[in-house]
Amino acid sequence: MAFLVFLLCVSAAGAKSSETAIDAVSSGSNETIGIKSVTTTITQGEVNWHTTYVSSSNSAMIVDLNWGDTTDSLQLYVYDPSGNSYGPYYDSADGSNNGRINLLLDNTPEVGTWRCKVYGYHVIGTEDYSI
Ligand SMILES: [Ca+2]
Ligand SMILES: [Ca+2]
Repeated sequence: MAFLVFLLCVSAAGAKSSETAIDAVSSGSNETIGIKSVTTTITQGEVNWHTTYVSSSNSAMIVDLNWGDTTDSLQLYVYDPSGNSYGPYYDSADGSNNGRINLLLDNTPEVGTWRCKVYGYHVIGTEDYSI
């Protein structure tokens, strides 16, 4: 399957901001789509699902999971419309331990509904995040 995963190096260390997630999406071409930007919370062992629709005009997709707290660990899986899974990804997947997993899924993503699964791998109390 011609599907590549590129890792974005994130220079801002530990910056927790939903604006950052939005900027990361909008800074690409108009044809780049991201998992819809939402802010929500997660606890230890909890699973949250997020979906987005990729059309034939989308040339790339960004997944930017940002919780900003390096003492907590979230796990990320990405599923394409055919059900193929990618991951698990951890904080270090983008080359920086900063409470954020910022991935660019490139090379013309498959058309259809993509899903992201966020898992509270090691969370003390309640952790908020954006994706
Ligand atoms: Ca990271
Ligand atoms: Ca926390």
